[in-house]
Amino acid sequence: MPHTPARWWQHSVVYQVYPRSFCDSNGDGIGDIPGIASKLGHLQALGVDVVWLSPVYASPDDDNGYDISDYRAIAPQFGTMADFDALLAALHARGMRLVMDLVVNHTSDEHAWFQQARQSRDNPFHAFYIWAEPVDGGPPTNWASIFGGSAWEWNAATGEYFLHSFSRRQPDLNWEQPAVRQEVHAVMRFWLDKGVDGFRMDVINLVSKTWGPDGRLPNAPVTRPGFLQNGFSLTANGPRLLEFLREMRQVVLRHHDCITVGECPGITPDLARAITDADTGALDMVFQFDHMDLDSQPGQSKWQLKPLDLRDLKRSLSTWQQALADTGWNSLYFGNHDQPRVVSRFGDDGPWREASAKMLATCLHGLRGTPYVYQGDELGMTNYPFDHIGQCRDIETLNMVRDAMAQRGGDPTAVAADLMAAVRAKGRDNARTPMQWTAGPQAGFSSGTPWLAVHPNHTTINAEAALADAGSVFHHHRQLIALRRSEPALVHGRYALLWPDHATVFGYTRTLGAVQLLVVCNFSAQPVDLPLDTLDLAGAAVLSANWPLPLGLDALCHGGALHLRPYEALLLRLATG
Ligand code: TEU
Ligand code: CA
Repeated sequence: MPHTPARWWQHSVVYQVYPRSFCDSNGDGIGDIPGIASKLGHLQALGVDVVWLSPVYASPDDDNGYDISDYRAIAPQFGTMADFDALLAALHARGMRLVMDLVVNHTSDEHAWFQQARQSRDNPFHAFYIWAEPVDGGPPTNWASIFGGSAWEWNAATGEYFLHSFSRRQPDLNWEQPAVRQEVHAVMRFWLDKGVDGFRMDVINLVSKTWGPDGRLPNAPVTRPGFLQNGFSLTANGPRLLEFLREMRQVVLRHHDCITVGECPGITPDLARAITDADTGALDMVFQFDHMDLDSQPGQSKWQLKPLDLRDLKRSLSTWQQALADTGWNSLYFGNHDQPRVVSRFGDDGPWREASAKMLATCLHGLRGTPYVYQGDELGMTNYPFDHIGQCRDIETLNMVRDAMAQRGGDPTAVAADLMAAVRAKGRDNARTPMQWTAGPQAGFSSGTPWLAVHPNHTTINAEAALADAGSVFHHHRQLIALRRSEPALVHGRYALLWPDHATVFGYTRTLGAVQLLVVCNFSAQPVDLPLDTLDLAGAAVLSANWPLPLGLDALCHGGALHLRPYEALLLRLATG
């Protein structure tokens, strides 16, 4: 039982909008704020409580808005501040809340602070960024940028390198400087004073770096000799992280009724618990990444593919469910703008697309935490069939392919088949293709030419068709979202994993007092007979199902086993007493 009264975000569902790809109102091929405002009926029909907007701030778009040049301005291609204010008011009028993306580990290199900082070592803004002298005529450490190459870039005007954990156009801010933190607090206040309801904080666990005793950033431990090292070991989870976040809570957040979620690659359950501790922590929840790494070769980049072993997924999610059971709170997600489409990744985007998309939604929404729905996942949108690199726009993908081809030598435009296979499986553009509204031209996304191609399957997978079909992936999501309001056990119930070693079934219970929910998901196209052991399904109520049950649950139970059809998912309330 919860010790403290539930906070509103504990029984909310968040919907992520990627503005570039949601809805284009003026035919320039880029989604925009008036486009979002025109689609609030869709969000309300789905029943979500909160909308998280990926960045809409002024940006040169080196990383689609995650490189911000002015934290208090709206990018012209997305609209005006008046458009933003109107969107916020319209959301509030419909009883929904708005969460902004806060990208403050780094700025754009076009931000006025960096423009100043790079001019001279005496400039007052110089200390806003992280600088270091060359070592042996080269970069100061062996750190790799997440987007390829060294994490250090030369700045001729000052004769130093600056640190960029992401692209060279995204210099990292130096949070050791109190003035940097004060500026960030002021930006947060600016948006909270406008009435926004919280922040999704981009790579917020990277803001405290692990400095050496000499006051310099040290080399990362060498795990792959001869290669640059993934900087996360020394850029993430640094010694002052909790202090910086608590300061933010103390100075800004505690004065507002808001929701905060920190994006935290490489975070541990212990640190996440400390950060989300309602009494002594700082944020409401974090996005952890463990379950996003399970289909890559261990210790390798995300592009080194490995089939998912469901037992790994169960182990990983269960670890997090248990770690934050008594203190802290989980966020629940299978997809976002950085990940491939979940139905293509963990389900089947062929013959079992609808069943598996619904199964994955059941599996996620049944867990304890706040669920996040990424735009298009409520339609079961799929990965894009990229067959040449010219179809891609994402800097991470383009850099990876460029670097890999350079290493192999030969014609850099003739991208090797294995690289394209990795792009098809993992490229971020998979999630960024335009939202599929209708079967019509450009899926109803734009009257012009979209910045990234529309998926050809929009003729069958689109919102118009999904809303009209009571058995669609959309309506399955809608029912799951509604259940969160009517079933307290879904919000607060204690989690327990069942059948941990089963290779294709993910099953668990959620228990609150005398109420016990059972979630059973078949992650395979093969039917399966699941031994029920001591579980008794007699008299259970079916709260959610993705296959028809004309003869009721009993028809699925034979000889002490539950018969599950391909990708079948059930959410049951067991009879008590
Ligand atoms: O992502 C942080 C992050 O860790 C990702 O770079 C992730 O490792 C990668 O996308 C997996 O392919 C955030 C944003 O969500 C992402 O869109 C930005 O590119 C990045 O920060 C830099 O701001
Ligand atoms: Ca537009």
